[in-house]
Amino acid sequence: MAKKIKIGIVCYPTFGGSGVVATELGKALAQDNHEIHFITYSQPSRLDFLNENLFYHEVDIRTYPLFEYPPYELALASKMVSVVKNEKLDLLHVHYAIPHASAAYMAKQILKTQGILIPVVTTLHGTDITLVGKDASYEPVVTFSINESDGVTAVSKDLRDQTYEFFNITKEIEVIPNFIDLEKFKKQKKDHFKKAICPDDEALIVHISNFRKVKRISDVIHIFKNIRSEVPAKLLMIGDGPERSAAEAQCRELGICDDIRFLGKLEAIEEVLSVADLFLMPSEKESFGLAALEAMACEVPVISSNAGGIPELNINGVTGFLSPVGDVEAMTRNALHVLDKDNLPTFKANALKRAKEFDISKILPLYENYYHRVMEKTSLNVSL
Ligand code: GMT
Repeated sequence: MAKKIKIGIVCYPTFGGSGVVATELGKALAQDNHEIHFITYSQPSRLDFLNENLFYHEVDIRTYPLFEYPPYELALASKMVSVVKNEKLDLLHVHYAIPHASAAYMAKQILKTQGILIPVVTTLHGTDITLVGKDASYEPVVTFSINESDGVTAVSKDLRDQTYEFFNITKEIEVIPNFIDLEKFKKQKKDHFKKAICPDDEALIVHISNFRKVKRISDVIHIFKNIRSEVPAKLLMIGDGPERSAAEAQCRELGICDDIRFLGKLEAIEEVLSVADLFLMPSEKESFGLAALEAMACEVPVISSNAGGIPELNINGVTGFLSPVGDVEAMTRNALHVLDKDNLPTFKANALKRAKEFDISKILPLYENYYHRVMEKTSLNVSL
């Protein structure tokens, strides 16, 4: 079968949501016979298998005694130029604006001088807009490189609206939400694991994040402490990041360490989610909430804040509950309501039903159609 589109995907290859979305998108596109070239500074964590349509090009970030900060953006732009030329790519899709959109702009301009026109699609993921990008130290470059992209997508309506609100954007932004592979993320039978963590059939609460300030880790611990004083419960904290040691200290101060386990960065989170009863996401900012979607796909209801794009995923009173950021008391009340044996099965079923709306099979065609539209528009502009 003829290859469809040859796409270069640029992302952070780490455990963050944008890297996960980019990698899973690339994998799904490759399965649909597109040729996918990942251009990243190390092997993306979920790109750990062989597929004839998947390629990996490592960005070689050379340092030199003069550089206090090695110029990642330049190394990336140079790599993009060489991959686009040598692999004859049709399109570049960069995830997370900083600095991927501006590096792509530079690559595009260099290629233009060599007679090669490459359309660039930028996907905005969240903190590249709502936190880092808004900062005066990056804002002009972010605005410019979004406007210079040939296509721009955002992972929620809220993120699109915030982008229009905070930046002077002249481009139309397409909303394409996060997605889930329901073949991978599904409730599995892991009774032995549940028994080991919750020997007395305690409720199992889970939080997964990169433990940054925006995740309000301290709220997670407080909500859990309140739940635990009403019903027997255990908490699993998955992931790692700057707030982890403060959270561990908080658990010690509150004297609840015996009921909380910090598991660090786990690969097979679907196994843990398979035995969970409730997922906590009290974030201050959250453009979509991919971790909540992963939980819902494993039939886990979500107690969350109403920040950013979370209300576009978690339906209040149906798949869980939404409360204002920081309202730990309301989140506790709602968590106890969901955990009630009479309510839990309905919330679990609703969570799965909602997650199915974000199945990769529904979202992949949105990206494919968008690529075609952008490529058509670019070639039209050239012939005019
Ligand atoms: O959650 C993070 O801070 C990681 C961040 C990223 O870009 O790696 O995640 C963002 O992108 C995800 C995928 O699109 C979204 O599901 C997350 O909601 C978003 N995080 C924030 O907006 C804080």
